[in-house]
Amino acid sequence: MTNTDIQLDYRDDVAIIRLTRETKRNALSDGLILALRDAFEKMPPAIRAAVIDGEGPHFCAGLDLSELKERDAGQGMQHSRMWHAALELVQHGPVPVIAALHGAVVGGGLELASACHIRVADTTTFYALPEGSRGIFVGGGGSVRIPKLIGVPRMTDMMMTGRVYNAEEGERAGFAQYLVPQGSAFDKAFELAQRVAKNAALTNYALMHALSRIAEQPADQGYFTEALIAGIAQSAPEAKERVRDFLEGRAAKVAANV
Ligand code: 1HE
Repeated sequence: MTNTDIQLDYRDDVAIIRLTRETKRNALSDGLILALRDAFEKMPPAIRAAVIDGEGPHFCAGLDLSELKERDAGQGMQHSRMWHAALELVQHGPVPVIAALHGAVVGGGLELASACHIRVADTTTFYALPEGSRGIFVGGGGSVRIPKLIGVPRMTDMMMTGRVYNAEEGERAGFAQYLVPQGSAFDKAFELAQRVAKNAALTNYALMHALSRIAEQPADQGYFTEALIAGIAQSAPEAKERVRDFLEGRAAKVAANV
Protein backbone atom coordinates (compact mmCIF):
# COMPACT_ATOMS: atom_id res chain seq x y z
CA MET A 1 0.00 0.00 0.00
CA THR A 2 1.27 3.49 -0.80
CA ASN A 3 -0.20 6.84 0.03
CA THR A 4 1.70 10.08 -0.15
CA ASP A 5 2.78 9.90 3.49
CA ILE A 6 3.92 6.34 4.08
CA GLN A 7 4.86 3.33 2.02
CA LEU A 8 3.86 -0.03 3.43
CA ASP A 9 5.45 -3.25 2.16
CA TYR A 10 5.37 -6.78 3.48
CA ARG A 11 8.56 -8.82 3.19
CA ASP A 12 7.92 -12.37 4.36
CA ASP A 13 6.35 -11.90 7.81
CA VAL A 14 7.77 -8.42 8.42
CA ALA A 15 5.94 -5.17 7.63
CA ILE A 16 8.13 -2.32 6.42
CA ILE A 17 6.61 1.07 7.08
CA ARG A 18 8.54 3.91 5.50
CA LEU A 19 7.78 7.58 6.11
CA THR A 20 7.81 9.10 2.62
CA ARG A 21 7.71 12.87 3.05
CA GLU A 22 11.38 13.34 2.33
CA THR A 23 10.99 16.91 1.05
CA LYS A 24 9.56 17.83 4.46
CA ARG A 25 12.08 15.66 6.31
CA ASN A 26 9.26 13.21 7.07
CA ALA A 27 7.42 15.77 9.21
CA LEU A 28 4.37 14.19 10.79
CA SER A 29 1.21 15.60 9.22
CA ASP A 30 -2.20 14.53 10.49
CA GLY A 31 -2.50 12.41 7.34
CA LEU A 32 0.74 10.60 8.14
CA ILE A 33 -0.27 9.93 11.74
CA LEU A 34 -3.61 8.53 10.57
CA ALA A 35 -1.87 6.41 7.92
CA LEU A 36 0.39 4.98 10.63
CA ARG A 37 -2.62 4.21 12.79
CA ASP A 38 -4.32 2.46 9.83
CA ALA A 39 -1.19 0.43 9.08
CA PHE A 40 -1.21 -1.05 12.59
CA GLU A 41 -4.98 -1.38 12.82
CA LYS A 42 -5.12 -3.31 9.54
CA MET A 43 -1.94 -5.37 10.01
CA PRO A 44 -2.51 -8.77 8.31
CA PRO A 45 -2.47 -11.64 10.84
CA ALA A 46 0.49 -13.30 9.07
CA ILE A 47 2.75 -10.32 9.89
CA ARG A 48 4.86 -10.94 13.00
CA ALA A 49 7.05 -7.81 13.31
CA ALA A 50 7.43 -4.35 11.79
CA VAL A 51 10.20 -1.91 10.92
CA ILE A 52 9.63 1.85 10.77
CA ASP A 53 12.09 3.73 8.59
CA GLY A 54 12.26 7.21 7.09
CA GLU A 55 13.05 8.12 3.48
CA GLY A 56 16.04 10.37 2.84
CA PRO A 57 18.73 11.61 5.21
CA HIS A 58 16.45 12.13 8.22
CA PHE A 59 14.23 9.74 10.12
CA CYS A 60 11.71 12.40 11.13
CA ALA A 61 11.56 16.18 11.76
CA GLY A 62 8.62 15.89 14.18
CA LEU A 63 5.24 17.54 13.98
CA ASP A 64 4.49 19.19 10.64
CA LEU A 65 4.64 22.73 11.94
CA SER A 66 2.79 24.08 8.89
CA GLU A 67 -0.34 22.34 10.22
CA LEU A 68 -0.07 24.02 13.60
CA LYS A 69 -2.76 26.55 12.77
CA GLU A 70 -5.13 28.47 14.97
CA ARG A 71 -6.30 25.55 17.07
CA ASP A 72 -8.18 26.42 20.24
CA ALA A 73 -7.35 24.61 23.48
CA GLY A 74 -9.95 21.89 22.97
CA GLN A 75 -8.82 21.20 19.41
CA GLY A 76 -5.21 21.10 20.58
CA MET A 77 -6.12 18.51 23.17
CA GLN A 78 -8.01 16.41 20.61
CA HIS A 79 -5.05 16.62 18.25
CA SER A 80 -2.73 15.31 20.95
CA ARG A 81 -5.20 12.54 21.77
CA MET A 82 -5.22 11.54 18.08
CA TRP A 83 -1.44 11.10 18.24
CA HIS A 84 -1.80 9.17 21.49
CA ALA A 85 -4.24 6.74 19.88
CA ALA A 86 -1.96 6.16 16.89
CA LEU A 87 1.24 5.73 18.91
CA GLU A 88 -0.55 3.50 21.41
CA LEU A 89 -1.10 1.15 18.45
CA VAL A 90 2.62 1.23 17.75
CA GLN A 91 3.54 0.38 21.35
CA HIS A 92 0.65 -1.87 22.34
CA GLY A 93 -0.51 -3.01 18.91
CA PRO A 94 -0.36 -6.28 17.03
CA VAL A 95 3.40 -6.73 16.48
CA PRO A 96 6.80 -5.72 17.89
CA VAL A 97 8.15 -2.63 16.15
CA ILE A 98 11.77 -1.79 15.40
CA ALA A 99 12.74 1.77 14.48
CA ALA A 100 15.59 2.33 11.99
CA LEU A 101 16.95 5.74 12.97
CA HIS A 102 19.21 8.08 11.03
CA GLY A 103 19.67 11.85 10.83
CA ALA A 104 17.12 13.94 12.71
CA VAL A 105 15.01 12.13 15.30
CA VAL A 106 13.43 15.22 16.75
CA GLY A 107 10.26 16.35 18.47
CA GLY A 108 7.38 14.13 17.44
CA GLY A 109 9.88 11.97 15.54
CA LEU A 110 11.48 11.11 18.87
CA GLU A 111 8.02 10.50 20.32
CA LEU A 112 7.33 8.05 17.48
CA ALA A 113 10.71 6.35 17.96
CA SER A 114 10.10 6.03 21.70
CA ALA A 115 6.82 4.19 21.07
CA CYS A 116 8.77 1.46 19.22
CA HIS A 117 10.16 -1.54 21.10
CA ILE A 118 13.70 -1.54 19.71
CA ARG A 119 15.60 1.42 18.28
CA VAL A 120 18.56 0.93 15.93
CA ALA A 121 20.47 4.15 15.22
CA ASP A 122 23.19 4.75 12.67
CA THR A 123 26.05 7.14 13.35
CA THR A 124 24.31 10.11 11.63
CA THR A 125 21.47 10.05 14.15
CA PHE A 126 20.79 13.02 16.42
CA TYR A 127 18.07 13.52 18.98
CA ALA A 128 16.40 16.76 20.06
CA LEU A 129 13.19 18.15 21.51
CA PRO A 130 12.85 21.60 19.90
CA GLU A 131 9.35 22.03 21.34
CA GLY A 132 10.88 24.09 24.14
CA SER A 133 12.27 26.68 21.73
CA ARG A 134 9.10 26.66 19.59
CA GLY A 135 6.93 27.58 22.58
CA ILE A 136 5.01 24.32 22.52
CA PHE A 137 5.06 21.04 24.45
CA VAL A 138 5.33 17.40 23.51
CA GLY A 139 1.92 15.98 22.61
CA GLY A 140 2.55 12.51 21.23
CA GLY A 141 3.17 10.70 24.49
CA GLY A 142 6.74 11.94 24.80
CA SER A 143 6.38 13.15 28.39
CA VAL A 144 5.43 9.61 29.39
CA ARG A 145 7.71 7.52 27.16
CA ILE A 146 10.90 9.57 26.80
CA PRO A 147 11.67 9.78 30.56
CA LYS A 148 11.41 5.99 30.64
CA LEU A 149 14.34 5.88 28.20
CA ILE A 150 16.55 8.67 29.51
CA GLY A 151 14.99 9.96 32.78
CA VAL A 152 13.14 13.19 33.60
CA PRO A 153 16.30 15.29 34.25
CA ARG A 154 17.77 14.63 30.77
CA MET A 155 14.43 15.30 29.05
CA THR A 156 14.00 18.52 31.03
CA ASP A 157 17.48 19.63 29.99
CA MET A 158 16.79 18.83 26.32
CA MET A 159 13.57 20.83 26.30
CA MET A 160 14.84 23.74 28.38
CA THR A 161 18.21 24.23 26.69
CA GLY A 162 17.68 22.76 23.22
CA ARG A 163 20.45 20.24 23.86
CA VAL A 164 21.08 17.87 20.96
CA TYR A 165 22.42 14.34 21.58
CA ASN A 166 24.54 12.81 18.85
CA ALA A 167 24.36 9.12 17.99
CA GLU A 168 26.99 7.96 20.50
CA GLU A 169 25.64 10.15 23.31
CA GLY A 170 22.12 8.99 22.48
CA GLU A 171 23.05 5.35 22.75
CA ARG A 172 24.79 5.95 26.08
CA ALA A 173 21.79 7.92 27.40
CA GLY A 174 19.40 5.11 26.46
CA PHE A 175 17.66 6.31 23.29
CA ALA A 176 18.84 3.42 21.13
CA GLN A 177 19.68 -0.18 21.98
CA TYR A 178 21.90 -0.53 18.86
CA LEU A 179 24.39 1.85 17.25
CA VAL A 180 25.47 0.82 13.74
CA PRO A 181 27.58 2.30 10.91
CA GLN A 182 26.17 5.03 8.69
CA GLY A 183 23.55 3.75 6.28
CA SER A 184 23.03 0.38 7.93
CA ALA A 185 20.19 1.09 10.39
CA PHE A 186 17.50 -0.35 8.15
CA ASP A 187 19.41 -3.56 7.40
CA LYS A 188 20.10 -4.14 11.09
CA ALA A 189 16.50 -3.31 12.03
CA PHE A 190 15.19 -5.71 9.39
CA GLU A 191 17.55 -8.46 10.54
CA LEU A 192 16.32 -7.99 14.13
CA ALA A 193 12.70 -7.94 12.98
CA GLN A 194 13.18 -11.26 11.20
CA ARG A 195 14.65 -12.73 14.38
CA VAL A 196 11.86 -11.32 16.57
CA ALA A 197 9.27 -12.67 14.13
CA LYS A 198 10.50 -16.20 14.87
CA ASN A 199 9.57 -15.97 18.56
CA ALA A 200 6.39 -17.58 19.79
CA ALA A 201 3.65 -15.03 19.05
CA LEU A 202 2.43 -15.25 22.64
CA THR A 203 5.90 -14.41 23.96
CA ASN A 204 6.08 -11.32 21.77
CA TYR A 205 2.59 -10.35 22.89
CA ALA A 206 3.58 -10.72 26.54
CA LEU A 207 6.77 -8.69 26.04
CA MET A 208 4.93 -5.88 24.29
CA HIS A 209 1.90 -5.73 26.52
CA ALA A 210 3.08 -6.91 29.93
CA LEU A 211 6.57 -5.47 30.46
CA SER A 212 5.59 -1.80 30.11
CA ARG A 213 2.52 -2.31 32.31
CA ILE A 214 4.38 -4.25 34.99
CA ALA A 215 6.88 -1.37 35.11
CA GLU A 216 3.97 0.92 36.11
CA GLN A 217 2.72 -1.36 38.87
CA PRO A 218 3.77 -1.47 42.52
CA ALA A 219 6.19 -4.37 43.04
CA ASP A 220 3.66 -6.66 44.69
CA GLN A 221 1.19 -6.26 41.80
CA GLY A 222 4.03 -6.53 39.31
CA TYR A 223 5.09 -9.90 40.69
CA PHE A 224 1.51 -11.09 40.55
CA THR A 225 1.04 -9.95 36.94
CA GLU A 226 4.36 -11.58 36.07
CA ALA A 227 3.19 -14.88 37.57
CA LEU A 228 -0.05 -14.75 35.56
CA ILE A 229 1.78 -14.05 32.30
CA ALA A 230 4.42 -16.70 33.06
CA GLY A 231 1.71 -19.30 33.64
CA ILE A 232 -0.14 -18.38 30.45
CA ALA A 233 3.02 -18.35 28.33
CA GLN A 234 4.28 -21.69 29.68
CA SER A 235 0.97 -23.42 29.08
CA ALA A 236 0.92 -22.63 25.34
CA PRO A 237 1.52 -25.71 23.14
CA GLU A 238 4.19 -23.79 21.20
CA ALA A 239 6.16 -23.17 24.43
CA LYS A 240 6.04 -26.86 25.32
CA GLU A 241 7.20 -27.80 21.84
CA ARG A 242 10.09 -25.31 21.96
CA VAL A 243 11.24 -26.54 25.37
CA ARG A 244 11.00 -30.17 24.17
CA ASP A 245 13.10 -29.26 21.13
CA PHE A 246 15.83 -27.94 23.43
CA LEU A 247 15.72 -30.90 25.81
CA GLU A 248 15.96 -33.31 22.88
CA GLY A 249 18.89 -31.43 21.31
CA ARG A 250 17.04 -29.91 18.34
CA ALA A 251 17.15 -26.25 19.40
CA ALA A 252 20.05 -23.82 19.38
CA LYS A 253 22.00 -23.27 22.59
CA VAL A 254 22.74 -19.82 23.89
CA ALA A 255 26.19 -18.88 22.58
CA ALA A 256 28.61 -16.26 23.86
CA ASN A 257 28.89 -13.22 21.65
CA VAL A 258 32.65 -13.19 20.92
C1 1HE B 1 9.35 21.13 8.02
C2 1HE B 1 9.66 20.54 9.25
C3 1HE B 1 8.63 20.43 10.22
C4 1HE B 1 11.43 20.53 8.04
N1 1HE B 1 7.41 20.91 9.90
N2 1HE B 1 8.12 21.59 7.76
N3 1HE B 1 10.21 19.98 14.63
C5 1HE B 1 11.19 20.87 14.55
O1 1HE B 1 11.18 21.94 15.14
C6 1HE B 1 12.33 20.51 13.62
C7 1HE B 1 12.29 21.39 12.41
N4 1HE B 1 13.18 20.93 11.35
C8 1HE B 1 14.53 21.11 11.40
O2 1HE B 1 15.11 21.55 12.38
C9 1HE B 1 15.30 20.75 10.15
O3 1HE B 1 14.40 20.78 9.06
C10 1HE B 1 15.99 19.35 10.19
C11 1HE B 1 17.16 19.39 11.15
C12 1HE B 1 15.02 18.25 10.57
C13 1HE B 1 16.51 19.01 8.76
O4 1HE B 1 17.31 20.10 8.28
P1 1HE B 1 17.61 20.20 6.70
O5 1HE B 1 18.56 21.36 6.53
O6 1HE B 1 18.02 18.88 6.16
O7 1HE B 1 16.20 20.51 6.01
P2 1HE B 1 15.39 21.90 5.93
O8 1HE B 1 15.91 22.74 4.79
O9 1HE B 1 15.32 22.57 7.25
O10 1HE B 1 13.92 21.40 5.61
C14 1HE B 1 13.49 21.00 4.31
C15 1HE B 1 12.06 21.43 4.17
O11 1HE B 1 11.26 20.73 5.12
C16 1HE B 1 11.86 22.93 4.50
O12 1HE B 1 10.80 23.41 3.71
P3 1HE B 1 11.09 24.18 2.29
O13 1HE B 1 9.74 24.54 1.81
O14 1HE B 1 11.95 25.34 2.66
O15 1HE B 1 11.80 23.16 1.42
C17 1HE B 1 11.41 22.90 5.94
O16 1HE B 1 10.63 24.04 6.28
C18 1HE B 1 10.55 21.65 5.97
N5 1HE B 1 10.45 21.10 7.30
N6 1HE B 1 10.96 20.17 9.23
C19 1HE B 1 7.19 21.48 8.71
N7 1HE B 1 8.83 19.86 11.41
C20 1HE B 1 2.72 15.90 18.90
S1 1HE B 1 3.56 17.27 19.27
C21 1HE B 1 5.09 17.17 18.56
C22 1HE B 1 5.74 18.51 18.62
C23 1HE B 1 6.92 18.61 17.70
O17 1HE B 1 7.30 17.68 17.03
S2 1HE B 1 7.69 20.11 17.70
C24 1HE B 1 9.15 19.87 16.80
C25 1HE B 1 8.98 20.19 15.36
